[in-house]
Amino acid sequence: MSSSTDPAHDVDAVIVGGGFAGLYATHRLRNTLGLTVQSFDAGSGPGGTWYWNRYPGARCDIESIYYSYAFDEDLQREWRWSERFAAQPEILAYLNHVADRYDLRRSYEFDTRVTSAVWSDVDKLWTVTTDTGRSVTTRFLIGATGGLSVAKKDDFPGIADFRGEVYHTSSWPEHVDLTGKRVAVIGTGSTGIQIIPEVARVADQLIVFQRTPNFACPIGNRPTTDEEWEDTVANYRAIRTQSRSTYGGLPYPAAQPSALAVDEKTRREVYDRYYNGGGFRMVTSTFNDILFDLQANDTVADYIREKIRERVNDPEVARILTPGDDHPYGTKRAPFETNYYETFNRDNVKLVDVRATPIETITPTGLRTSADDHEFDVLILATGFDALTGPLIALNLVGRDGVRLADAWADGPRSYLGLAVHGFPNFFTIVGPQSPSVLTNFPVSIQEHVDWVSDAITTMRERGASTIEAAAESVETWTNLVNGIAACTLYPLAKSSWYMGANIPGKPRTVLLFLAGLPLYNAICAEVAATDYGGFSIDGTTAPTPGLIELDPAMAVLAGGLMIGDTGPLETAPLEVLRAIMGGTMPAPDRPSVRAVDTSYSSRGSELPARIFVPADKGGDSLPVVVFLHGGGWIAGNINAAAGICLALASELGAVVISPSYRLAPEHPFPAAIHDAIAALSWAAEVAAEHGGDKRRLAVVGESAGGTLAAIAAQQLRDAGGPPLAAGALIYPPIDPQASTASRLRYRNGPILSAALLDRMWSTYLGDARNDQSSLADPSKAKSLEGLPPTLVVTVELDPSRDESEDYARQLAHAGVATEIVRISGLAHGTLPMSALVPRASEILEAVVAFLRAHLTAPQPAASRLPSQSDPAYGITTV
Ligand code: NA7
Repeated sequence: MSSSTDPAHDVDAVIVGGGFAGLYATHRLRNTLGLTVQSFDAGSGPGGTWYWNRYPGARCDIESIYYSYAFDEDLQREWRWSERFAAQPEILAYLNHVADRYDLRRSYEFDTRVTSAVWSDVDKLWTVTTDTGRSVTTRFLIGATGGLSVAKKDDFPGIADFRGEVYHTSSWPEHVDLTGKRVAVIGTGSTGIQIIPEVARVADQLIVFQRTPNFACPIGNRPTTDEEWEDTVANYRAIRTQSRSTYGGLPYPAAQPSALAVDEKTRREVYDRYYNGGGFRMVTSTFNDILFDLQANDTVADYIREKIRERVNDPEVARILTPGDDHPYGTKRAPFETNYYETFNRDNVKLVDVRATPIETITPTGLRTSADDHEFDVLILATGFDALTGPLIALNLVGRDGVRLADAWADGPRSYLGLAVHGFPNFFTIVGPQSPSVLTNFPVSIQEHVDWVSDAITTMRERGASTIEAAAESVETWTNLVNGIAACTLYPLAKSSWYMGANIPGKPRTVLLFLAGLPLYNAICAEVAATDYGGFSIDGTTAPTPGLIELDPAMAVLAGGLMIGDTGPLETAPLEVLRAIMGGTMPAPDRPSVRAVDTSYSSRGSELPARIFVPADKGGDSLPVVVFLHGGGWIAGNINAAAGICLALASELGAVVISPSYRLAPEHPFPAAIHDAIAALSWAAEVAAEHGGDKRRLAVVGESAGGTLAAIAAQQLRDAGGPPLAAGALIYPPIDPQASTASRLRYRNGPILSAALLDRMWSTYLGDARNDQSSLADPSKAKSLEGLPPTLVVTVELDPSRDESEDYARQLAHAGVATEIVRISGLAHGTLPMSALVPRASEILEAVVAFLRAHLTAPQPAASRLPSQSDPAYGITTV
């Protein structure tokens, strides 16, 4: 890649690490891109984590057929996994096979640890040095260091004087024989839980020192059958595609919405299905709210607690092994086991609770707690890792202006996408902190990351660019998003989870992972690449960050959740699926003070359902009347889905709210819906008084497609001479089927509403393209906008239809209509019905209530005033 303007450098890329990430990065950059590559690993061969963690019982908790590379069909067909969950030797053999198959060893220096890397802003190069004294200059530096490659250092007092053997599980030597020995294990995380049953089988005596009990479920390992294997090979492509559509990159079934929405029997059936051998399905395929709602989490936590008590004979031992409220299930890495709890029923195994009686010192012959002395010959430390940030900080990186990564991350990781760090140009982290990383099936997310980096490098080569660097603002935005998402979950409640950096004394306690799932994360990364690497600065020029990164965190959780599953993009989803999604009811707070009456109205010979919401305590006065037209793109949505909004509106505003259904396309194409909306408004004026409403204070409110209908209906009533409207509120209404605004382009991929879905809705509704020009379809095509009632237009920032809505509001204002625009940041189209999940969606309703309150308090004629550019009613208010 050197060119005449390039300062000489030894290689194009240095890759640190020889595990799943480093091997694939070496293959991709060298064999596919044709770069010169130098790779390093401190081990004597390939394998990374699977090279070092050779302790007895080391096994992957993800099925091998999923936990493997997908980049080469031949590779995945030719390597037959012998067990459902492969043990460490088999995974190590697989990675050696990969190294040989793609001739990767010649790019590696093994037994070599990178000890520092220093950036030169003059040459735009990294100089990488190693513990063998080698120094290599490179354009790109790839940190494929693994999340769990730096062991937690425990300074147990007295350990230097211990006369027996000491092993940390993460650097387990070959040929350790524990047969007949007295062994102690400190630590009951995933590693301790795997090694303890194995040691108990061969040791004379085993003492387990447990600080925090864990929620472990049986892994259910067994040999793979030929039939299973053939089935897998035949379906690998579908399996890999499905993997990418799930939260953690695993082709597991989707979860049910809520553990609290089903009865005890159903819940138990779901947990029974996954407890034994379901692996991470226990976390991701049971109920969606177990990681968000403590009460929901309690149901699974109690279930596992009960299983522990069933499996352990001695009630006192069972009590010590049963987790309390130290962490909700799944917020610390969920461990899986084989005979773990039964191990404590053995005569040669003893459990010591070092939370109750803390370790005081290691003695020459064992260990002393505050209560007792314990003797043993071998001490096994299964005490964990300085996860995710530790391995990168250990590289001793010095970036631009001499800034050390250790200092830049002193308060926790600060990256862009978990891929790049401001001040450290041309440095990429594979499955780094602030990406979904260890919450995913690593081979899947590693491939996504390496491919993304490889594409970025290709783009740079095509442009002849020298540097790519995360902009400071992008890092700030990303860090806020990652932290904001975490705050919507239960993860921060775990007291000592390494997901939060909380297992290492002195390490900043902050979330290390992007928690809104792989599909949203991958969509964000793709969007960054598609927007000319938005948020990155290439040779000093920074492209704007894509809108997805500005999502409100709760909105991100919701958008991420909607992307999970095999429905595919909403624009291509079958109509029934769209109707199920948009017609589903969301939980709504109880509003006992509002009474709902089911009724009907007639429109052009059809009798259509409607619901009327009446505040019970109306204080003797007749109330304002609001007709609410639901959203759903004229093809979906219904009055049940709108009930929560109508209840809130009735209660907050103190108004009679009338919610009419209207006929949907394609069964009833344009102009059926608008005819119904007009009929509904006329009917509402007629029946208002029966429900305590004052028809002189009649307003129309519509959400999304309902907003479009509301705008047109207001024009039609004006032209027909009534009934008069006192106000209107249009919530993110699409206006122009043919709009080609900046927001249509910027948010063409959503979130939630994409430009393609919007097009599909318009065309399903309008049918004949000539209808696009009709003022019964597009309210901006009306001959005149004068004389319309005061109108509020609420828009949300991340919406392809945002600009056309605001343009329509400006047109209204020019026509002398008292108009107000409120734009709400960070939210996406369609959020209003989901207020229960996205708290900030309540800002939409607040804006509507405030506006209507101001215009409906007393009977008033339609206002008509022409705002000037400086009039606040004319400008855009962003809240
Ligand atoms: P973990 O999950 O961090 O577990 C470490 C265990 O060691 C955990 O039970 C700790 O108790 C315990 N520990 C750590 N330090 C001490 C001291 N000083 N005294 C007593 N007990 C201690 O690491 P693992 O290796 O099990 O798993 C790491 C990942 O590897 C795993 O999740 C897989 O992804 C593979 P604590 O909970 O902090 O009270």
